Amino acid sequence: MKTSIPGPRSQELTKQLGDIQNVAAIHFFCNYDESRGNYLVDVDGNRMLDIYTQISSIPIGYNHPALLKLMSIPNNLSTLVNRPALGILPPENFPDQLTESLLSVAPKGMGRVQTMACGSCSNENAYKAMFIWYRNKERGHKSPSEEDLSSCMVNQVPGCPDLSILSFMGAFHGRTMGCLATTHSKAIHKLDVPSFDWPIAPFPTLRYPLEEFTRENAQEEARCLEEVEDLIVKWRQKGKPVAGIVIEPIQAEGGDNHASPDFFVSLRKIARKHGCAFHVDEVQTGGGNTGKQWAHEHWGMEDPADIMSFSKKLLTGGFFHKDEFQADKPFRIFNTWMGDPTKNLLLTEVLKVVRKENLLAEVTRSGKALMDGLYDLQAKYPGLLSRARGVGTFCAIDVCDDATRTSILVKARDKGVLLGGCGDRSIRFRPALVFKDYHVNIFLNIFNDVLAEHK
Ligand code: PSZ
Repeated sequence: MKTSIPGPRSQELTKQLGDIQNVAAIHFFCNYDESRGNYLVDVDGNRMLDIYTQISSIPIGYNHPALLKLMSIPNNLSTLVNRPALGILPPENFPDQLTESLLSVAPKGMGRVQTMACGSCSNENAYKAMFIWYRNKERGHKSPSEEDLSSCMVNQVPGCPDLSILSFMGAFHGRTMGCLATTHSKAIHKLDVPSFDWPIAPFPTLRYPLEEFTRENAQEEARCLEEVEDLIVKWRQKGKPVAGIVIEPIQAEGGDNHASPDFFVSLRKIARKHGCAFHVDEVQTGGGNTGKQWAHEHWGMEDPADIMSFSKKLLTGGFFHKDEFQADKPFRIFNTWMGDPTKNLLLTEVLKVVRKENLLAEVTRSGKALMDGLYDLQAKYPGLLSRARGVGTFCAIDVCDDATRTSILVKARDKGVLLGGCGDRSIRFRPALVFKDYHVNIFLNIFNDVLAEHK
């Protein structure tokens, strides 16, 4: 480290940008040319071990040579220069590109994929696909009536039906208005924005490590599942039937809240029983951090979901879905870009690197080292740390209070380690897939020093 953070150059740039935008959330400015692998370099020349990776969205580290090489190939220039409106004028190589990239990691039972630009618009369109599916089912797959068509133009029933999506307290599914109605992690995300009267179920609050508290955790999960069924019935009676259930395999923004595979298996059954679509949001959990391509693979289910959305480490957003969630007509799920082929190009290469370097096995290995280290530190500083939890390197630990958490995050950054917070008082770990055992050790040593200062 050369300066404290933010350094003088970062401060200067923040002031300059402040005349143009709100800069209150900016930590510091980065030098992406100089950043490499797990290390992010700032504009003041500070080099930091990045365990937050642009809100969990860098799959194989900064400036990976395979990606730099790919971008320098003349044949790829036209993909970089000409951004198509994919829904109407896709390039010749687009089917091949999707097959090589996204379809090579298609989840079980979901053989179709629609790309989108970001996580929020992926979820937003996945919700629409669920509503369209639900209404087509109700209509017996007949054409919409004249009344359907005229009433929807003025936001009235039956064209704009009173359907709902059930979500969970503590969930984060994005900030656009449909998604925001299912996001319940922080009030500041939602304040002043009109929303829908949709059911919100409790997400299990479990004790960790999960394997030591199986009985009481199962009770808590049963309580939440019962509430889910009650809500589905209540909202049907209210005339706002639940068309779909949306859930993260691990609630990320909401505080890294885990639930057991049994919980998800039962929830999936409840969805099926009540005719609700089941949407798994893997925007943050997808891409390998849990040691599998998709976190839901840990549930071991043959039919894990009807729809599964992704973004972040997949570089492009989008959602996989079953055949019956394909909209029945063109222009129902549509926008200008519908994704970006440059991101598919990069993703193909990322997936090659992940396979060649066996990175999912590496994640499982370094994840175990990280968890072992967190358990040790939690035993050493019981007044400071608790509830260490994680799958792969998708890990978190709780701090005694929010102020101490902030102080730990700032001190760790001043010593060259970038971490993020989530929930009320958790610290989360979101390294790239190239995070190795020795990075874990570097982190644990620095973290230990920071904790010693807080004792
Ligand atoms: O503050 C924010 O807007 C943040 S901080 C982390 C996220 C957003 N995560 C995005 C996210 C997610 O974690 C899940 C599970 N679903 C959807 C989203 C939305 O993705 P984006 O941000 O690409 O729209």
